[in-house]
Amino acid sequence: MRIIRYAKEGSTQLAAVNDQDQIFTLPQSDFLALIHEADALETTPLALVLKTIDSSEPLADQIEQLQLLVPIEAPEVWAAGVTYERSRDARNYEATEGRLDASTFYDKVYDAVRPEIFFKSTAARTVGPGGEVQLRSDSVWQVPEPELGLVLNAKGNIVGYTIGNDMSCRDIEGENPLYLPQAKVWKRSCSLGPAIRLAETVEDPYNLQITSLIYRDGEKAVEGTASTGQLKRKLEELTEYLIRDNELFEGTVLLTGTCIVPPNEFTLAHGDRIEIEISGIGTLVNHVVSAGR
Ligand code: DO4
Ligand code: MG
Repeated sequence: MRIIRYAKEGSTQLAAVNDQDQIFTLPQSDFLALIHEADALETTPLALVLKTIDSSEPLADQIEQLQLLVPIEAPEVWAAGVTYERSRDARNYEATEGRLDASTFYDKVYDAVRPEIFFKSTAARTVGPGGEVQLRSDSVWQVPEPELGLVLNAKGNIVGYTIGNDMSCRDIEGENPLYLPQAKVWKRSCSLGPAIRLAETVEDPYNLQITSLIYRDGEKAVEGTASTGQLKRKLEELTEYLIRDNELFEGTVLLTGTCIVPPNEFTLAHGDRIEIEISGIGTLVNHVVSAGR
């Protein structure tokens, strides 16, 4: 069962989407209200949704006909890094100008007990499905990072799964790892959506297929696939470090790192279309615009 938000007559509507892609409107104002209500009733979010939609009719609209919004206005988005071998190798390439024999911080963090976790975004910097992600004007090597996103409650428990795009500047980070915040955080450098899959409906989060496509002038320019089975770390390992001595705001999203990196010669350009699909969650589509648009 997935939860979406869409624009309706100048307002927002919460809805549930079942595995047959039928859409049922929900009375709660947003995803967190659904979680709170389930907690108050000492039931699960899935049981509450099933009870709510039991006697209701699905919408006549298909999901493509709705103007989807970011499924949760996450107060903070954090991200884990170098959680897949592919990401470690890509960082090594950009940090060592291709001298892959050099041992780097990335090798160390890949094997370290403590994972890399960094602050990625706020609600105001994050766009939703169909939205425009923006390029930095001072970078010539920019890529999307397709990632599984964990939707967390204030205790750090995973209440849902979504898709995130951790837009990144490979040249800025490669120049100096201390530039990481600038390589990762700027206006519209993060996207989330199109849905949140309720955690209790995901049988095995380590068996999700991720596919990323980038289209330029209507033609497929880059394609990549991966599985969350390739993750080096357990999801709870990441959430445990995030909450340690921290104050977590409910609805925080933790991106779990990328396993798909475009070929080294590729950089995003204005007009590109990015599609990230994760099995059971949906496809997050975003359009790329130059800085200042
Ligand atoms: O080490 C820098 C960031 C890594 C990252 O964002 C990722 O692996 O997804
Ligand atoms: Mg990333």
